[in-house]
Amino acid sequence: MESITVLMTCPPVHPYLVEALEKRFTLHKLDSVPDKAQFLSSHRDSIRAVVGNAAAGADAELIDQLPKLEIVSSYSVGLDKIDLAKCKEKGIRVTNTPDVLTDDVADLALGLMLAVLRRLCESDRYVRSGLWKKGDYKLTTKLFLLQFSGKTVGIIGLGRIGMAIAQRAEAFSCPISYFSRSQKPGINYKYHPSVVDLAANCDILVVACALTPETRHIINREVIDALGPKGVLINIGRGPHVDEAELVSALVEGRLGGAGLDVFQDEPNVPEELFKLENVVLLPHVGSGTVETRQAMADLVVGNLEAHFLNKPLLTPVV
Ligand code: 8YV
Repeated sequence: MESITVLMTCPPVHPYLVEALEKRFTLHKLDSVPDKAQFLSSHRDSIRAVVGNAAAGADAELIDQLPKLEIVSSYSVGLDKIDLAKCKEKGIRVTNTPDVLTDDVADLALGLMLAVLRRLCESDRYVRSGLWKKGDYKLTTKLFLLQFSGKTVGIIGLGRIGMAIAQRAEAFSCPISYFSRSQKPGINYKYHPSVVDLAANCDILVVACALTPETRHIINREVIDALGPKGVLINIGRGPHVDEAELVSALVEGRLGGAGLDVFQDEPNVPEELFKLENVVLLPHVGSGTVETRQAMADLVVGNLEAHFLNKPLLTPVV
């Protein structure tokens, strides 16, 4: 398969994935190419596969420049950086990495809930700074640490990841409610047909749905106000799910109780107004970022490409 040319459009996030691709294919990394337009025009007739991720995939413009493109294998479960309609229209296959990352992303959502309510990051900074040793008991005596067990958790999107979050939160005796396009049959969690309604009736609101034109800014001013000064927002989905300017002003003005964010509108740029807020926990998009899961994701990316070029059924087909 060395004669098959693969273009990686995302930054080379995982050395294991890069090595596995280089072993089997002729790999080009768009990220390290100085003149991308020039590179694409000189390689347009050889590139047969694209590997992308949550940061960069294959948009209509790129697809139109690659007439020999047969498959886009994404190192992510989210498909919002791939023009799926265009792929369908052109007969280009698309695969992603579902299931293998569900546990990690759900674990991280619970971690963010605990970190925000119990102020784990602030407490860690307090110990490291030597304040505890200096006899400054501000943090250990100030009563702002909130209990997590028993809080009502509202989940937007009850797919694989949403369900895994619900199951974990249930173990903390949290009542679960959810919003999705329609009520799920056979599920006992309380269904809210509107996000505002869900936000008004939960303590912790979690974004766990796919990013689509319909779910862009699903967290807007009205939802934030419904969640209110005691509510906490957790986002392990995508930055554009949230109207970030509204979120920042609500947090700065104390109209929202707190937030745990793994994703942002314009990664890696994070609004600096959030840096000074101790009721906010900020992570660099690491929901699936464990050794085990990233390896399983890479195996799926490579396995899908191999299957395609050997004319075998794809492992995780989307298109
Ligand atoms: C990744 C993700 O962080 O699967 C997704 O949709 O957002 C993540 O798992 C990313 O694609 C890895 O680079």
